[in-house]
Amino acid sequence: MKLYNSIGPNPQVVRTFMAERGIELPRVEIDIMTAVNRQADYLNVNPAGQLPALELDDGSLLTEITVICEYLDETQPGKPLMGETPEERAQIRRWTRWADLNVIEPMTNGFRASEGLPMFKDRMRVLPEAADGLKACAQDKLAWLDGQITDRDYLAGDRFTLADIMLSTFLAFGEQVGQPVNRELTNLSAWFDRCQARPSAKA
Ligand SMILES: N[C@@H](CCC(=O)N[C@@H](CS)C(=O)NCC(=O)O)C(=O)O
Repeated sequence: MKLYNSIGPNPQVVRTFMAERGIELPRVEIDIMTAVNRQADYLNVNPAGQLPALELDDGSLLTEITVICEYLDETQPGKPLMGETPEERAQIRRWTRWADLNVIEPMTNGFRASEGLPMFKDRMRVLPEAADGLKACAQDKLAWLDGQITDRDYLAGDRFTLADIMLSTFLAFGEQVGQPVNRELTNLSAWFDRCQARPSAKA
């Protein structure tokens, strides 16, 4: 297998997941700042033109970070991060999807439509007029989450899982691009610091 990697929160999720699982793979570095990912050589690898991508030994390609992480979890030896029973897996998928739809999508679309506009305006449709609203949507959902995680250390229960990696990695990205964690949300804030203190956060 081979991992196509770059800067940015999506590849960071996969690298953090791999670090937690003790998985090492050969990497090919792609420069997204100069849009190498939008040129023919990389589009021949991944027609969607984004990072990361995982090339399997049979030459087939996996994209989408949740899919890549689940595939690695199922195929690599060691203790799974995606749960050990159907119920555990369902809870982890529940919170992973919640984070993706409710926080990560509006946060990143808000970024692309404002601070990220110079980089993204010629790559995809971006909506500058919606930027503030998208960022506010993400913050609303984080405020709701703060009231939900009063009884547990991690999003899906007492174990650190893909749901935590997903959300904490993107909140760390948000801190760098003008969407910082609201420190008045004390449960969220403690959870975020707990996740970021893990060595895998810097993988
Ligand atoms: N839905 C994709 C999102 C991938 C994505 O947006 N990757 C970013 C890096 S964090 C990227 O390639 N940005 C450069 C670009 O879109 O040109 C996934 O789950 O992997």
